[in-house]
Amino acid sequence: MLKIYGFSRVNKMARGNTRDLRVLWALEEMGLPYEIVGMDHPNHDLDRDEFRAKNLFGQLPVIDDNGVVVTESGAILLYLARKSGKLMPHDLAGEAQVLRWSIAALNSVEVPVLATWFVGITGGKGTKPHDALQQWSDMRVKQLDGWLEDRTFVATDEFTVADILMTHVLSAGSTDPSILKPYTHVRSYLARCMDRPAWKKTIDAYNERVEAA
Ligand SMILES: N[C@@H](CCC(=O)N[C@@H](CS)C(=O)NCC(=O)O)C(=O)O
Repeated sequence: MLKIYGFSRVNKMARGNTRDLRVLWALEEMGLPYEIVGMDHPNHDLDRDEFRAKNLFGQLPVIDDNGVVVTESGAILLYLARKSGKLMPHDLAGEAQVLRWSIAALNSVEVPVLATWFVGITGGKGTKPHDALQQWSDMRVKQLDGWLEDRTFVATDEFTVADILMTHVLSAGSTDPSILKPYTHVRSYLARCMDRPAWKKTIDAYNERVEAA
């Protein structure tokens, strides 16, 4: 059985936003059977040697699919798409668009929004570096808004793993919602993706299971 290592207890600011949700959402969409290995962050479960042997960075999510260990949420989603044959087109050109937009989500978009959030919560608000990071994030979201003007999903006509990554990057706690406010196409795209039954089931089960520390 495929195991996903996900949080069982995490600090209250991170709860509801953690990247194991990307994998849990994908598994629900794909209908693959899995079992969750609950990890207690404040109890240092991620620092234990047994876990570090799976992920040297000591981070979640991780999957162990009968000995195939994969870390990094993007890599895990692409692996699961390949395994299930779902949330990924079967032609090379379509697959290229999903790879393109998965990497865009995790690199071109997540890097500036995460950096802006991190500098902001560590005392940088009102400083020049924080203003510059905000401008960088705003530029990326504005560009994405233009792309989404006449599209339902980000990579292809169908919902794919790239949409899970883009949606989670832009809706999780590390993106300041004020960055999204002017961008109606991005906001309706996020609402569309988060209205999916698989996401609702995933977040409800997470909220039920994961304790706040
Ligand atoms: N690039 C990694 C980042 C993973 C990551 O940042 N995980 C966080 C939770 S969302 C974590 O495990 N933090 C615990 C820690 O670093 O101690 C991915 O996308 O999977």
